[in-house]
Amino acid sequence: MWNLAVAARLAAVQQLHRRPIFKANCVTFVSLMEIVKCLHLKARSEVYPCSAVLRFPVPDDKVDWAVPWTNYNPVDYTAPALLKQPSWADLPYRDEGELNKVLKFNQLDGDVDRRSHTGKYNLINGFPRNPCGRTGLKGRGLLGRWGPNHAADPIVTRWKKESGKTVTHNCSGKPILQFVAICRKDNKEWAIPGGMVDPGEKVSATLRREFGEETLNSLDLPEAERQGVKELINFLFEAGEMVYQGYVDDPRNTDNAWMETVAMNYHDETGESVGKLSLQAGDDAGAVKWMDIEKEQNLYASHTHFLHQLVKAKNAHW
Ligand code: RP5
Repeated sequence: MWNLAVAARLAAVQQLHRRPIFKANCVTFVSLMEIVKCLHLKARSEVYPCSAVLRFPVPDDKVDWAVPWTNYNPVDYTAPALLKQPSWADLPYRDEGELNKVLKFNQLDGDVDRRSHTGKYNLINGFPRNPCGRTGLKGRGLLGRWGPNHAADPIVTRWKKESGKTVTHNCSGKPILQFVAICRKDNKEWAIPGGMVDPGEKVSATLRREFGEETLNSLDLPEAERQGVKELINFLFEAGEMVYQGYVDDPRNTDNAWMETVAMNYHDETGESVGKLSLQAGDDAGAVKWMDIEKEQNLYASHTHFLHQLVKAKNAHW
């Protein structure tokens, strides 16, 4: 019964958006339960990150924009840093008329990609509307772009080994997968070392750059060494598999600005190449380590969800 109810709700939501909210990925499929769970929780967390701003509370049954809610009164918040017009953010606009005239939503806008992996998003009074529903906060919050803010997440993995032998888990009997995790400086949460796609940058370049900057500290290396690290990453990242692409349940999301990502897996089957890298935290990362993948981890945003997709495809312990 429960599954039928979930399926009905999902079908309604998908019909609304005319295509799945989350694209099924190349490695495996996304189950109903996972999709429903991904109807953002962290994007509704009470206190907005790096602020004392409280979101207007949105109960589960009111997340969907299709559910009428006349009393919905989201807090309007754009972080003060964005009003100083940093180069990585859209300029502040006086009203929706101006916003709509200047920015080209649902298309490539110069170097800035304003298309969504989830399909065409709606504009309400000129403002892009979060395709996953209400968040209790309008404006851009901490995010630079109105609408989708594109990121890329490199998931670098190896099998856990002890004395040269692959370790299997006591309960599941399955081999344990490890990934390169960073501890984010901004909120001290463990995460995949992802980052924002720069305007005009290819996702493949973002994946390499972010991995180099956050886990190999490439920004602080002398030029000669930096070149070496770059070549190594280029070699390691030649073959990758897509794990996920779509909306991210990020705590910074708002009704008008949200995170999307492409998560790619680079797996070292023997542990002889990437598995031997000497990790060093840099840039936005306060720490870096090889972390066992297991379901108890509560990683940043929906990173646990991406790892679950990968673990299923590799038949690893969860
Ligand atoms: C998440 O935020 C993405 O999955 C990616 O890991 C990250 C990008 O934001 P920054 O790390 O650049 O803040 O939503």
